[in-house]
Amino acid sequence: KVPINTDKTPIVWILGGPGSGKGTQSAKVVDKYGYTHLSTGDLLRAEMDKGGEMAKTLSTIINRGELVPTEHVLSLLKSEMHAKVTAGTKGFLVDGYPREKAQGIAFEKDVAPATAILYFEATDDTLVKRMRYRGATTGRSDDNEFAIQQRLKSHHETKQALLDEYPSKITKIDAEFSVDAVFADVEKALLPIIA
Ligand code: B4P
Repeated sequence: KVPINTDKTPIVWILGGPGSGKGTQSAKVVDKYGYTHLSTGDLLRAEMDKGGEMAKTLSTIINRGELVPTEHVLSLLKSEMHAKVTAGTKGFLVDGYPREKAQGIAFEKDVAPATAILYFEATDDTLVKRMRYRGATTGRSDDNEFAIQQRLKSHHETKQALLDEYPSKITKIDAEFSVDAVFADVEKALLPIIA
């Protein structure tokens, strides 16, 4: 088994409000730079697809727009990092984690410090429009009106403490623009690490 060489392998957290484009931009970084993508949202949806009692519990939490308990999310994340790491792993993009300060502290204690953090910012209006559109076009179950409002509420409650915890590592990215325009800023921010 290849160990996660955290001294040499960068770990980039991709954060921001619900629907701010974390998954969209992570996919582009992975395509272009070959980073290993870990999305806690995707991992949780994969768990939900497996069925059974755990899937039911997760669906209830996620479709209400609440946060899944940290122990569960972090344990999924760590297993996936170990499963995906290879001798040639260039770096990890951790998308959607941490959602709150305590999650960040737990990750840095259990895994390794984050190398850099990108934080996508957009107005609530933009976030709501994107989530509604995705809900209508893909049927994603947590893009329902009730969950959208809850996710925004939880985002606003946790945002500042997260930003305050990592002032020197965070680059804020204006996520109001087109996917390609936002990606240009993402590349600029990652240049010192990726180049
Ligand atoms: P996530 O899967 O992380 O969902 P998200 O925040 O809504 O999405 P994201 O920011 O990736 O948006 P996307 O690129 O798709 O989380 C879902 C749920 O899982 C959470 O609410 C929570 O319950 C649970 N969860 C996840 N992580 C957790 C954790 N760490 N702890 C506890 N619980 C956790 O973009 C959204 C839409 O906008 C797309 O349709 C896209 O096409 C569009 N879009 C993106 N960028 C655009 C742009 N620049 N212009 C126009 N449209 C754009």
